[in-house]
Amino acid sequence: QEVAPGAVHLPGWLPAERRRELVEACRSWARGPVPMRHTVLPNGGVMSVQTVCLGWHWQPYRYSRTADDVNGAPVAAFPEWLAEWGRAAVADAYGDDGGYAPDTALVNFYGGAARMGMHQDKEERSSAPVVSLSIGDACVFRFGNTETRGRPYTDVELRSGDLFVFGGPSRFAYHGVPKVLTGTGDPAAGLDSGRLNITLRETGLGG
Ligand code: MD3
Ligand code: FE
Repeated sequence: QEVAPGAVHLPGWLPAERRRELVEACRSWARGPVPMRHTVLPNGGVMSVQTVCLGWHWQPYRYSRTADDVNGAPVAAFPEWLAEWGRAAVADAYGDDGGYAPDTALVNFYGGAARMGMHQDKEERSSAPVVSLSIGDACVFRFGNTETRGRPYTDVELRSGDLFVFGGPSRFAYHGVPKVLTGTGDPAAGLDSGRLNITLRETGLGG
């Protein structure tokens, strides 16, 4: 389950009832105050993944409190219950929650054709771990190295209910999602098709 130093995969960590709750919460966040949308990159490219944020709004490549690149609305609050899930996740992965205090979540929805290219997450001013929860269709998750977007990397299948915690030396590794495995969904979680990924982070921005 430790894929690389600080990168811990706990398959099936999230019970079915919690998956259902999280899918319902994501449906609500997707409606507003900032609607879930395909992020437009500064070069004009449009991400195939759809995203909605809590606590802080991620726009390429900074965090803000309002969704300046969508409808200008203040983002939904980051709920305390989700911070508690995050602490439980870090404690189960590392044996101690380390005082984990996430203040933002990025909710990503992948239709069958969506992908995410290899990238690093560097907008946070914190080296606290990233907690990732997957629900719905499985995917191929590509976990690389801290130097280049290319090899060496390891491909791992992420399935509904899986937890992945990325901390320590893995926090700034390149990673991406080259493929969604359609037809592997989780109707019991209320998601018949597509994949949801929720990542919890500490922005280190305060206020
Ligand atoms: C490793 N999301 O939102 S989750 C992202 O499945 C992102 O939606 C992917 O990459 C997804 O930025 C991958 C796993 C993940 C998330 C953040 C990481 C792995 C990470 C940050 C550092 C290292
Ligand atoms: Fe990422």
